[in-house]
Amino acid sequence: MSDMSSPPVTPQAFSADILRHLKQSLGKDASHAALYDWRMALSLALRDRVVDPWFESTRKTYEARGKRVYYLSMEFLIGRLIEDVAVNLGLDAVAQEALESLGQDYAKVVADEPDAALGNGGLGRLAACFMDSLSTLGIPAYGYGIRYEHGLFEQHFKDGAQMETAETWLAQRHAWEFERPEVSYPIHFGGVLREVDGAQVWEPGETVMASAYDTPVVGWQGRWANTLRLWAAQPTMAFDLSSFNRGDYMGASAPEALARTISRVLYPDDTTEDGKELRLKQEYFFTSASIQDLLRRFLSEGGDLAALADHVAIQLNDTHPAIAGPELVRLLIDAHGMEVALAISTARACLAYTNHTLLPEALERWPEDLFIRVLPRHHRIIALIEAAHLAETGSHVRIIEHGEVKMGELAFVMAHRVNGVSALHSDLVKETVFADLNRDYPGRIINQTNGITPRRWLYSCNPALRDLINETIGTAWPDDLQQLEGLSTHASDAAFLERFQAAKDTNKARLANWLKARDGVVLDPAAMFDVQIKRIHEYKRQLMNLLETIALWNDIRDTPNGNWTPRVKIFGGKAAPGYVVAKEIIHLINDAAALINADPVTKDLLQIVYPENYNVSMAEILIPAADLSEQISTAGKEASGTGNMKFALNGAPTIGTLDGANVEIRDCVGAENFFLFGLTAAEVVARRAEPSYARRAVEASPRLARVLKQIESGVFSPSEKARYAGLVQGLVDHDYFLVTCDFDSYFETQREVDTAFADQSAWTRMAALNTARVGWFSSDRTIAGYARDIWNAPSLIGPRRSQKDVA
Ligand code: F58
Repeated sequence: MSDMSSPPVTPQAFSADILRHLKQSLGKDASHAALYDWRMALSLALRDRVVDPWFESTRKTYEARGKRVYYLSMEFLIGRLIEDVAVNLGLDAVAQEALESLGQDYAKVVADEPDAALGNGGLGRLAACFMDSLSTLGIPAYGYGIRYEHGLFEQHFKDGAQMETAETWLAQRHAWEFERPEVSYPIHFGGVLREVDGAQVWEPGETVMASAYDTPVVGWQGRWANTLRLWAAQPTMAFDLSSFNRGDYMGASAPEALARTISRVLYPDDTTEDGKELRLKQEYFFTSASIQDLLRRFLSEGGDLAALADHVAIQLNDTHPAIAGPELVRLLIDAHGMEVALAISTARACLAYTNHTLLPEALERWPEDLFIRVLPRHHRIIALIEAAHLAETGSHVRIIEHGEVKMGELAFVMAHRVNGVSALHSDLVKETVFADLNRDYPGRIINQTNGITPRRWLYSCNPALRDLINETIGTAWPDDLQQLEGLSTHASDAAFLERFQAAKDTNKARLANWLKARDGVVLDPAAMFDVQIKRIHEYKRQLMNLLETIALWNDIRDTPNGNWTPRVKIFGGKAAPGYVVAKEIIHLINDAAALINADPVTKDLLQIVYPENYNVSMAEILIPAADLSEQISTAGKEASGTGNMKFALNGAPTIGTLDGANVEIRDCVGAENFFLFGLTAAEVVARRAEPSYARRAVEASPRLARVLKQIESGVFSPSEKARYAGLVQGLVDHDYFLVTCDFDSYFETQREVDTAFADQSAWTRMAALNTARVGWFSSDRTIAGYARDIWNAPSLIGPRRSQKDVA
């Protein structure tokens, strides 16, 4: 690692490490090694160098006897790790040189690593950025989650429609993890409660084991490393020999099959929970294992449980681990004999809850009968928690109501802090979903605006811009991102802007080459790259983007010799397999692309591109190449967004609504460097109350009416003319997300974007100011906020090296 305490690593020494792993860990000779072997050898050589900082961090944590943070999340959307680790250790150049001296193509080896896609979208990626920042800040922390055998499904397009296949990242060995067969806990389900001497005793019906796999997460400059501990489900008994001996060969492996389903696959639904029993079991499985693990650690250090909250901070990433409250209370009461009121107050002092959505349908609720069947003891504990809450506050908000267990209310009541993820979102959390609980517990709800790790989202994904920044303001910015402000003064320097533009051009060419090689698609690098990448959802309004694209196509065809700004509209993202409307939108984008891209009149001016299987690694290519960032959700619906931050950081101005963190991004970059359009959150609510608002909006917009008519009549689906009739009818009849109402404002603002882009130097200046002014959105700032306002957890490393250097 490049930290001053350890000796520098030479490329020669590092290639010897790689060759040693090739031989000793992979059993291969260099002349017979496959791409996989080289990739594993490189990964293992890097992993070796994480181990010392990891041990050192653990030692310091034990010595300090201070607080550990436990981040419980169903999802960690990690992506690839080779570059991430190499960059954090300061070994990126060394690793490349070492591998190339062995005759290997570094980029090819890096690209061979499958994405660890253990998440759906923003929530999971946020967890991964937070792990990076916790290590960079030197805060002792564990991430706890599930080691899914299959991550997020792979997306394929068949005649433009989304198809899903299973993802198989563990088909090859995962280089970064350490299996911990000695660390495992029993997880119980079902069964009955029996009363013994006045106490409730849970006699479970079914038990699986949670077995630990640890991945070290190293921070910037290798100064600290935390642990991501993922749980895999295993049977208590691998094999039923008595069944086998009876000749029942299927039955013999039943216990194994049953247990393994729990950690088999990530749920791909990104909004509604439909009460699947397996999902509840997954949630309890990883939460219980994590709580048992942290209690074991605490007790092994001789801790007194009444002081648990001085040593343990548990962050719930959404309601998915909300069962942590009752589980901790259960263990304190049933296993450690603590009195009920103290158990509840102790648990609450440890717990905090982050809310990521206002969509009421996305707040988890479990049918009470299912809940009782799976977790009978927890049902009783929740009743105790509810009774204490009602008595304490005089509240009328119940946790169990109308035959449902409400996980949002449970998480809220059991947390000492509840946070939203952007300023607007946190205000709306107070005013809407948790208005009553906010009155019952004033001051409990706070804001922590999301952030992104600049190591992955600028330093490694954008080497061209990184090098320019290093030359311009020095190299201390990756862990002190507000230093980017130093670029502002250069934004009026023509030579700097030329280089800034050259970096963008490099990234656009990189994207064009990648797409050509992968999909055979040819892009015009002089065109504006207009990018919308995120899960496909009606509230995110990819449909509005497409309607605008079609309207532009019409306008160009009407006036082919007009002064048009060439554009490539790039879409990326998956739809939940059961989300019918989202899948129709994907199909329509692909159908429109087929027709529009083939139009000889517009082909040099407008192109639609939708690469299949969008994931973290694709984002790392698309974002640095973007000229324009699409953040166009219905105001009040996107809790924060984090893609918006990544684009701005990489010099792509935003076209967007006043939603989520867009509001704060605009405040930072300046209104003149942000293309704002659309209704505000308050106006959205008011408009919905107006009768026939969608129909009236369509009637008032000939441009929109024309586009809708084209889609409805089958212009883009000639083989099945009625394919999109329902989609269009839905817009005119309901349009809950106000696509029709914001359309004109969006279209007009896009034309302002055209004009602005045509003035290349003014545009580049705007892009550079975006980069310069979004340093605040580093996840280091976010994590420092959590550490200060929620966890009361100090850093165990001194001031950053960059600051020491200055001193
Ligand atoms: C996202 N939520 C928000 N949920 O939509 C986004 O605005 C925010 O920036 C991000 O969280 C981080 O705070 C999100 O990604 C999910 O993917 C869940 C997956 C599991 C089911 C429920 C939704």
